[in-house]
Amino acid sequence: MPERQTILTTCTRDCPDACGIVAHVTSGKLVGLTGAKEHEITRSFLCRKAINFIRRVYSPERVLKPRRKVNGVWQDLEWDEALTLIAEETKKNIERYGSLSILHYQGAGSLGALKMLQKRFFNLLGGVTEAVGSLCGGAGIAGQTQDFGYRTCHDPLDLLNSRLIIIWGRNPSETNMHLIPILKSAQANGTKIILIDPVNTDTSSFCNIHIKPNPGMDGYLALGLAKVILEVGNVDMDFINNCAEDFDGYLALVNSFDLKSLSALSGVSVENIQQLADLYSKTKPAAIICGWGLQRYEWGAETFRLIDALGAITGNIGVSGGGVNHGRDESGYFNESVKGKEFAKHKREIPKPLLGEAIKMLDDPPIKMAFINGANPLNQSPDIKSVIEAFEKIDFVVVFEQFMTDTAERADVVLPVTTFLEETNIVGSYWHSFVGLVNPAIEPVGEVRTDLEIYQGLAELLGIGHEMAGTAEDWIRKIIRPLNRSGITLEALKKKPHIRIAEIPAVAFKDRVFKTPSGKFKFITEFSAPRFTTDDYPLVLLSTHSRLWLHSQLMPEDHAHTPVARVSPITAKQFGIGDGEDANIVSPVGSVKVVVKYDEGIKENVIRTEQGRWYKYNQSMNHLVPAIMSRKGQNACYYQTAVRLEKGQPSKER
Ligand SMILES: Nc1nc2c(c(=O)[nH]1)N[C@H]1C(S)=C(S)[C@@H](COP(=O)(O)OP(=O)(O)OC[C@H]3O[C@@H](n4cnc5c(=O)[nH]c(N)nc54)[C@H](O)[C@@H]3O)O[C@H]1N2
Ligand SMILES: Nc1nc2c(c(=O)[nH]1)N[C@H]1C(S)=C(S)[C@@H](COP(=O)(O)OP(=O)(O)OC[C@H]3O[C@@H](n4cnc5c(=O)[nH]c(N)nc54)[C@H](O)[C@@H]3O)O[C@H]1N2
Ligand SMILES: [Mo]
Repeated sequence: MPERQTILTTCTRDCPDACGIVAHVTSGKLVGLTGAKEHEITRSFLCRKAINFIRRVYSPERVLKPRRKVNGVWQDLEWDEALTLIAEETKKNIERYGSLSILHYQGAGSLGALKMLQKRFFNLLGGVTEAVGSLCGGAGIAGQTQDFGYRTCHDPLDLLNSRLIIIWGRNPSETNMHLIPILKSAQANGTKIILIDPVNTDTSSFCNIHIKPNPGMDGYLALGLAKVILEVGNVDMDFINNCAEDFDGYLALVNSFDLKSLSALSGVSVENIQQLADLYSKTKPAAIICGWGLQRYEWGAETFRLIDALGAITGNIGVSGGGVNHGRDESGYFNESVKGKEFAKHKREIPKPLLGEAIKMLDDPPIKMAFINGANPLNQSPDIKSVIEAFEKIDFVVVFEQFMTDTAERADVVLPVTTFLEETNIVGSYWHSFVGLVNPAIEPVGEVRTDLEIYQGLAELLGIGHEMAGTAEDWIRKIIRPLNRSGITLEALKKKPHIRIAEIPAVAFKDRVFKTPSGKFKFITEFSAPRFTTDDYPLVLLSTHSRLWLHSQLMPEDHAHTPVARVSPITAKQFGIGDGEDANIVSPVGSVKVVVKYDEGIKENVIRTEQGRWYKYNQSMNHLVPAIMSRKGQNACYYQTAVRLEKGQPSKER
């Protein structure tokens, strides 16, 4: 009889849900992944990308042994050889050029908290050049931090108390699936759900109202809503007078526009603005759920602030069923002192959104060596071409990976790492308030090691081993120490791997005291986001997140077909392109071939494609995205991509 086991664990992949997972193992081999029914929020089902994850674990394409590129050819290495080689290079570069000549780039491959220890290693080296900023939610976080003092959100289940819910620039049916049963149960109780998104998505299929603004112009829509609400006088003067500051400046900003021009800028009719303003200000309590899509623009932080202001004037802040919700910091309640900041004598930072140019500009010292963990910057950075050029100048690149991604292909050494199903870890969520223990379901496949084990091996060779030593469990104990007072210990998690952090309130800012310097909510007072399309590039490219995969975590075999671009028939015809025909999307920085599919539900002059496909197959949309950084929050502005369509040659591979 084969030995059958089930292991309760938690997904560490970069997604709000941080799901409870049951791993089914037969004779040491993973045979299935199902949702853990004991997890109160993620309950008993999983998304497609989680169910399909076994394919990644056992893929024949997976890297299972260290490898080194010699004269352009990959050769296998033993672990000892690989670690010795990297340790020698590290020492050499520190001696010759100083520790700042080393770049560390950490991405969103795994949200497991033990990944923080990589920072400890580089701090122990004396401090290196670190890629900072955000490819993700940095702009929204910066905006909410200005208004509230920090970004936090209501408990997902508090939405059951909302009478109206606005989903703004977010696509939870595809990117945050466990929100859907909550939304549907609120809707079954009479709650209206409104979606604000320029395109049709799985989410739009069940919303009561769908408003389609011009991409990047939602700030003007929010100003239009405020204008109507303030004029009618449906406002919470108590909140404005006692709990907020800069209201006069905000009022002046609102008054500096007329409704007609706000309608023209936002692409939403005056009637729709009036109708939405009426609904939002009269149906109480009302929650807004903002997405990441909404803030991938230069003015993304300010857009969030204008939406926060709507919550503030209507009295929806600090009340159950209300709030302007985006997310929370998934590791904010962990003991981040394990990063060992005190060890670093030097510090230099470069912004991820401008990676290529930033690396090229560095001298004194230039970047000589790079370590990449849990990231695919040669695919996921804006303006990839410039990042590739920059990496070509780096003498020695080490990539910790599972697959030969665009980044791994350009490395000197690739070190094979575990998936979350092969390691012990701990993870929080950037949406709900549970922590989850990550239990290994299987033995590591091949010779893969955890990031921690690899850094511990390197630390030994570099004479800092004692500072990195300890088992995964030892480090978890240190990391969760601040949670011990609410009964969350390793022992408790071993009995029950998913525990709610009791101190996190269900309703954010209930006391209406904020963490801003004044303790008050801060109104935004300036906004002037310009149009970014031009006569030559009149369309906006939205390269959004796919339901089927996470970021760039596709497999080579997923690239068999040319990517699909959804376009309104009216727009496509203007470029002379028929349904199902090939075309090139062209931006000022690149060109990518696509198949155009007519989509009646998409706003005119907008193209929707999916992000993550690989550059080596000429399918990465980041080849088209210019390197622009948000005004606040150092965020990449993926959706601020002005393009045009050009009729393409019929593709041979289809
Ligand atoms: N399956 C899957 N799930 C994921 C991920 C994944 O890659 N795959 N990624 C995870 C991560 S890291 C993140 S950050 C989240 C992202 O989660 P989401 O925010 O849901 O993702 P996006 O696809 O960026 O954008 C959501 C929607 O915003 C819309 N949008 C774009 N621009 C604008 C605008 O200017 N105004 C308005 N109103 N709407 C706009 C897009 O059309 C899109 O439908 O998802 C997480 N979950
Ligand atoms: N055009 C466009 N581009 C985008 C976006 C968009 O909307 N449009 N969204 C952006 C967003 S929101 C995000 S968050 C970024 C994400 O961008 P990245 O942070 O670069 O994320 P991934 O592309 O998932 O690459 C992570 C890599 O880590 C590897 N990995 C997984 N687990 C581990 C581990 O435990 N250790 C190590 N060492 N490696 C591991 C995976 O195999 C994968 O190749 O992409 C951004 N890129
Ligand atoms: Mo993200």
